Amino acid sequence: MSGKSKLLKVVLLGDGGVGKSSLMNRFVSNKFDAQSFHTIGVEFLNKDVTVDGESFTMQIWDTAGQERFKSLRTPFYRGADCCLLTFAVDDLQSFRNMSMWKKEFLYYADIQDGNNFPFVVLGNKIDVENRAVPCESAKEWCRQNGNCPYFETSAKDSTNVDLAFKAAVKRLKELEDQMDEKPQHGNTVDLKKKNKASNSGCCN
Ligand SMILES: Nc1nc2c(ncn2[C@@H]2O[C@H](COP(=O)(O)OP(=O)(O)O)[C@@H](O)[C@H]2O)c(=O)[nH]1
Ligand SMILES: [Mg+2]
Repeated sequence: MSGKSKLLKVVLLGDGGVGKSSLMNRFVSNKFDAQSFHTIGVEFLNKDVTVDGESFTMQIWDTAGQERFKSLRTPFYRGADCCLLTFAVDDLQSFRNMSMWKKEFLYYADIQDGNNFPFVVLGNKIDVENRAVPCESAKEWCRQNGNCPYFETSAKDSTNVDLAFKAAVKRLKELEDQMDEKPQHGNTVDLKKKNKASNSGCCN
């Protein structure tokens, strides 16, 4: 190995209040602060990880709260390597809005083939009792959206947080490997874009 880790831009998206900043805080600093609702207010935080023996620096972009006003700008999305789409399992509307966030992301990040971009879906706050989104509904959404991996997380008690963030890196590698294995046919294809259909990486 070269000893140099690859930098990956990871974007956290979803409605305000679903726990994006808390998830980032949990993943990067292993902390949870119930008082600091809204946001930490930083643009991004870096975290070094090793996935399948390879080193990566995950640069995790949080919204600093602007998602409440739908005023995220192109630089937030541009150059993203992975996207964590987040909802809260006790907030049905946040689940319904995932398709909107995905669409926004693909548009502003300028990605042609959304089904072959490494999205990972996080159903956060599984520690709460009044759950409003059944696990099966979330899995079904994932099946219909390129078989992206699904994780039920809690930033509060730290359930699956590490696993979900690292799954984004795994998903990226998986899709890249598939691209390498099966070169595109046809002559209208931009090889830089991820075009191939995929069936792997299904929900757990
Ligand atoms: N019970 C519970 N509350 C959470 C969890 N994650 C975040 N919260 C709370 O949900 C609220 C919104 O969290 P925040 O991280 O600011 O959400 P964001 O707007 O998506 O960045 C805060 O009061 C957090 O303490 C979780 O996993 N479980
Ligand atoms: Mg926030």
